[in-house]
This record gives sequence, C-alpha cells and structure tokens, in this order.
Amino acid sequence: MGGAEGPDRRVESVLLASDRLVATEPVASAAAALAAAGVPVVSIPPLPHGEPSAAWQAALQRLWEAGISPGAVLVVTHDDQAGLRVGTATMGPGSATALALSPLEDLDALARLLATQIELRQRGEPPGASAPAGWMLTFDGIDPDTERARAAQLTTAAGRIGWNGAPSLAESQVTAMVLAAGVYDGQGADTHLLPGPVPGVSPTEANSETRARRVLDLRGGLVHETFELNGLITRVVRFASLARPGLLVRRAEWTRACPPPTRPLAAPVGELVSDEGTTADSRWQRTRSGTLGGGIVAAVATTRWPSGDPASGTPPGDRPVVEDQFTAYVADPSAPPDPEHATSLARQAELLGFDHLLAEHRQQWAHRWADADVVIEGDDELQLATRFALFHLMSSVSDEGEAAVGARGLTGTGYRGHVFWDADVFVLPFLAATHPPSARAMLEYRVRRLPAALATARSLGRRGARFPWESAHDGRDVTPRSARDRAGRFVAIRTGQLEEHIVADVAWAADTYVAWTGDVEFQRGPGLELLVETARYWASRVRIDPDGAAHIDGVIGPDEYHECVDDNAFTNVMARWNLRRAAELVEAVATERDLGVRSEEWHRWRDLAEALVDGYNPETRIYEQFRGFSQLEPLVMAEIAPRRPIAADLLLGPERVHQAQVVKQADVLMLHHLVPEELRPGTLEPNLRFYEPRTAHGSSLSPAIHAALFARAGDLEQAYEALRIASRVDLDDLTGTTGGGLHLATMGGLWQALVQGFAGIRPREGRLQVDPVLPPRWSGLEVTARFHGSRVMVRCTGEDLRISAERPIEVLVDGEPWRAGPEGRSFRRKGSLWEASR
Ligand code: IFM
Repeated sequence: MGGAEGPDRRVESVLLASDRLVATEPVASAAAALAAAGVPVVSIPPLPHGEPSAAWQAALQRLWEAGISPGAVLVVTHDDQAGLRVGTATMGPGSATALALSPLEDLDALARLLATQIELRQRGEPPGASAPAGWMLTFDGIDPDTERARAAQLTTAAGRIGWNGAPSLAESQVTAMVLAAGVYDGQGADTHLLPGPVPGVSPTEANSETRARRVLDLRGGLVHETFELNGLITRVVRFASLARPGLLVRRAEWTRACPPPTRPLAAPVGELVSDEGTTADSRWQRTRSGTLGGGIVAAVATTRWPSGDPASGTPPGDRPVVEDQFTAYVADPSAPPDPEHATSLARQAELLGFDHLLAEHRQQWAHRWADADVVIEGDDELQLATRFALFHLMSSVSDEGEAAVGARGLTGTGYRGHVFWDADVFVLPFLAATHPPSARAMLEYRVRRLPAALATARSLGRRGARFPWESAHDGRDVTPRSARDRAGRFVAIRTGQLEEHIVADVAWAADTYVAWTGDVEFQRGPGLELLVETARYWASRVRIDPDGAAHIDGVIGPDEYHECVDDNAFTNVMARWNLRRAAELVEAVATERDLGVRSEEWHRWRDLAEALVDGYNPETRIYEQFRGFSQLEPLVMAEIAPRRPIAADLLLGPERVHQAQVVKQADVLMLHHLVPEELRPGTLEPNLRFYEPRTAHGSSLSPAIHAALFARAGDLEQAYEALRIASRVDLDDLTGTTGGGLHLATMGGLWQALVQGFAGIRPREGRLQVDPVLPPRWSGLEVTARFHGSRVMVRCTGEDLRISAERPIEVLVDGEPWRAGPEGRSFRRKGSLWEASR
C-alpha cells in the first residue's frame, strides 16, 4: 500500500554525483527549475567506482540535518564505465549507500525525470514515508479495540496545539480532537482542557473491509495514512507545524472523485461552538470556556485541485483529487481569541503552500533531534520505542511563554489535562538537557502561579508557597475529592490535601534546569524565589519535638497506597534538600540581592534540615518509607504477582494494601534517583533489594525509575527488564489507559533511565558526570544533549567512552575532572574504571 515507487516517485532532494551533469543541458535547466520549486539539488564529484565517497556522506549528512532522509533523495550517478544511473539512497547518515541504481538512457531522460518532480509537486503528490528504520512506526489495519490508544500514539503536536491521530475518515471509532495547552474550562476539580474545533474530513467511505496503514514518521514529525476500499485509495499526510506552532496541515489525495468535506471545521464532541464565521479566504470556528473566559479559535483555508465540479467533487478525467487544508489555531487561556488573527495565519499558510510548510517543519524537527537523539545500537525495538517517547516529549511542550504540561500532554484528556509532578520531575529534565526554552516555559508556568501558591499556604496558616498537587488554570488545587476506582467503587481522593512533596518537586525542577543550562539569570531571579518560598513553606510546616527532632506529619508520599502517614522519607528528605539548597543559594547571593530573607531565617532552614528525621536505620541501611511501615504486613508483591505493572489495590483490596508493605511506585527509591547526595553512601543497593520486590508498579511512573536505579546498582538484567516495560507502556497499552493519552512521565522516565541510569550522565557542580554501564545486548549507546549551552555527545560501548562537545565543557569521569571539546576525549575501560586514552 502507499504511493508510487521507483525513480519517478516524489523525492525531496536530488543528488547529482557527476561534475558534468549540472553544467550540461537540458539537465542544467531542469535542475534550476527544480531548485526554484524548493527541491534542493546537490552536486558532488563522481563516486569513485560507484562507491560512496566522503563528499557523498557529507552531502547526505547536510540533507539529513535539513530534515531530508536518504530515502527521499534521488541519486544520479554518471561515470564512463557504468554510464548514467538513478536510484535512491537508503540507511541513515554514516552508512548511506545508493541501492538498486538503474540505468537511464540519456540526459534527456534525466531532464524528464527532474521535470516529473516539478509536475508531481504541481499536482499535489503527497510525500511518501521515507524515514529510515528506527524512525518509523507502522500500524496496519483498524481495530476498534485499540483505536483510542492508536489515536493517542499518532498525535502530532507542537507545544501549543495537539491534534490526535483519529483516522482521517468521516466515520471512525474515535473522533478527532484538538487540544490547546493550558486552555481550560470548568471549575475546581471539574477543570478540564477545552477541546477546540477540529479540521473536517471528506466523507470517504470506510467499513470493516477498509485496508488501512498508518505510519508515524518520528524524524519528520509526520503522520502518513493510506486507506483502501473498493478501489478508492485515500492517501493523507498530516502534521502539526513545528515551525509555526498552532498550524495544522493536512494533504489528502483520493484516486477518484470524492466530495469535499461537509464542514471544513467540525465542532469537538460534546462541545458547543460558541461562534463561527467566514471571510473571503477561510472559515473560522471558536470554542469558548464557559467559566474561565478563554477560548480556541480555528480558521481553515482549503485548496482543492483539480477543481472539476465543486458540488460533486468530480475531477476532470481520471486524475486524483488533492486537497490541502491549513488550519490555524489561536488559543488564549483567559480571553476569547480573535478570529481575524487565526484567519490571517491560515491565509498566510495557504499562500506559502504545502511544500514550503513541509520543508520548514522537517527542518525544525531535524534541529530538535540534533540535540536530543539517543541511539541504542543492537536493540531495534527499544530504539524505536525510545524515539517514540522522545518525539512525544518534544511535541508536547511549547518553548515560549508558559507551558502547562498535563499528565497526558496534548495526546488525550486523561486527568483532565491537570499538571502534576509528572511535569516537574519526569518531563522537565529531558527538556532542560535538550531544549532549555521548553523547560524554562514549564518553570514559567510555576513562577506565574507563585502568588496562588503563597495564598494557599497563607490560607492553611503556613508561610511560603504551597503548590497544588493537581494544577490547571489559576494555580489553585483542582484535585478531585473522590472518584470511582477501576472496579467501579467510589473512593475518596486525598492527594490534593496530602501529597505535599509537590512543593519540593517544583523547587527541584528549578534547580535541575539550572544544573543543565547554567542559566544564572533565572537562578538568581525567579528560580531563587521558587527555592525561597518553598523552603519557607517547609519551615512553617515541620513540627518540632521537645527533643528537637523535626517531623512532617500527615502526608501522602509517591506511594499513594498509604495515606496520611507521618514522616514519609521521600517528603522529609525532599523538604530537607529544599531547605538546604535554598539556604545555600541565599547565602551565595545575599550580598547582591535583598530578598527579604534575614540571615536568621536561612540559618534556621539549615538547622531544621538537620533536625528533620529521615527514617534511616543504620543496622539495615534501609530508610523506613514512613513511620510504622516496618510494622505492616510483610507482603512481598514479587512473590504473589508477576513483575509487571499491577494495580495492587484492585488485586488485594485497598484495605489490605493500606495495612501491608505494598508500595505503589518508587518512593524511598525516588530519593536515590533525584537527590542521591542527600542519602548515606552505599544505601542504594539495600533499599533497592528491599523495596523493589514490594513494589506493584501500580503507577506507570515506576518502572523507568527502577530501571535507572538497577543500572546504577550494576544489576543490568533487572535494569533492562524494567526499561523494556517502561518503553512499552504506551506502545502496548500496558495499563489499559493509553486511550486517555500517552503517559508523558513514563516517557520522561525512559529518557532518565537511559541517560542518567545507563549512560550515567548527570550534571554535578558545574561539570557533567559520565559513568556508563551497558547491558551486554547493546553494542553501543550514544546520547546527545545540551550542557551549559554546548551540544554534547557521549558515545560508549562496553569498552570505550568518547565525550565531545561543541564548545569545551568540564566533565567528570571516575571522579576526575577533564575538559572535553570538539576534538573529543576518549577513555578505555580498565577493570571497573575508565582510563584516558592518549
Ligand atoms: O502523578 C501521578 C502519580 O504519581 C500517580 N498517579 C497518577 C499521577 C498522574 O500521572
């Protein structure tokens, strides 16, 4: 299934490997016309003996960086022995070779081939899926049972607007959905993301006989769809422009007559369109929040050709019908957006045209991948799953203004789009390390809600800032007070009142952002305010015993199976870290800035931090998860259930789980992952051995963190198994909840497991610590990230380690400092250590 194959199919670039061809007519004119149509034509010297050369590799690499895959490059070679030949390249850069080169008669034939490329564009040929293996996910067929999950998996988004992957068919099991980050409706716990108008589709017939293939091109940020029924083939390419966030583009081609969409924009399911209208060039629709005043306006401009009879859609002759839809969105969380703004953006997109928009979109994706890719050699399945996760993480977060990142991003309405610690602790580190403006926008979301957090603390009789467990529009807590569990029982939800570690999580996120980026301006400005006000909260929250010991009573830790516990180790140690870190920063800037923090105040933070109990038992070297945990029923999950995510409260009943040592997700262990320097050295191993078998992984956040920790502990088998589970959570819908959207925290956790866990990369006091461990099945692991403004590449095998950086940075290997720059620094494994190579 799919588009035309062979040298006369649409390509995105032409590579002429011959000195003579470019200067020879009629090829020269054809090439010039093609270049003018926006198709890069690259000329390189002839290939020696028809073999790839350095110039060839460099040319393909440049195209790759512009977002053009070797599979989308038409290669023309010419030499005296083999004559003129054409074909396409395959494989990724570095290993690209031209395959299946076929002979071409003469230069006229070549000129015709190039002219065909212009014709293909003029008649709107949709580009075929061309990314190499490792970059494309293919789904065949339509299965009603998995369609909701599929729609989430096929979401295309660009931070501000997300468009789910419901099939471009008028009749489908799932409906199309467009969400705008941070635009909510409703009040209190009912606050939910406001759906926007959706681009309408032509009423293509479909039934159970329909053959379908959908391809997600992770490299180019494209969804390709092909549907076939009764000889009618519908081919669609769609994307959420990364170059113009808020613009959705869809090209559809039907092999024969097809009526135009009944409505170019459709109302979202269950929502009323508040108003709509038409301008000379486009139509617009708007949905509005009934409670918060915000709204989403969409304007669509459509080009259809050949036009034929517009009423029936009948094209002249047998030519396929092609339609381009440019749907521009403007969203505003608190005021109705202006339709004129959207209509002018749609019109502008229409004028630029599909090919231009596609090229700039692919280029943006190539830039993003250049700073963020993780290459796992020798594990194709994990490689693809990893890129799937990174793709959605990058898509889900805007890099301007503020970014409200709900637990499911823009891929679904799960948790009503509320923002949890998932954003600060799981998603943000990836962005801080690969695209700092997005991480900064996430922090801006918290900074702008600092006044609300201060007010909440005051209303509770505390000082400082109390951030909400579930956050949405205005920074007040929107956690529901009750819900039905998966068995249909009505249960009270107490996380909104008690899951207070969110306060320290926000501070930790600010600090993590600074550690990766070195953004001192943020650190000394809004970052410091976050640290100070969160520290103030903890200082007012602790209870001091007559013996001087400090406690935090009545909380819920990450293990939400146990409610209203005292001295949860995670909460206490995070609060301790928060108090210490704030004191350290205030001390450092005290002479420059008057923060209204007197020295007695930050000295007290230090004293409180010292006094906070952490449940550590020096005999067992285990941190007790909360006071009394060790007296609970010693139930070991690993002995009663297989090692995969289990809702233990459903399996055993909530009462039994409350009374037993059953842990929902990493709790104490989360400390070893986030703030290892706060814990006694040598405690990872005993705590991992104790807690992991007792963990149900009832939250999808859990497996990736365990993968990271098992890797640090050197247990590569268990690390790999946990990593594999984390990588499949949404691809295989392991928890049955992917239909509500993808689990962004799991995806962020996957990156953390690979980068922090396996590659052992972590910022540390202005340096980048690198300490890789690889499971035997991988032949190599390569991580690209940004550290203090420099692109860094770490490549390791079991034996070798190489670190290079665009601009020199300081790295720490086995505790020793080194400088690594563009020329790279290499190490060889010697026993358990890395020895610098000469
Ligand atoms: O934030 C998580 C929490 O840790 C476990 N329950 C689901 C929430 C949203 O993903």
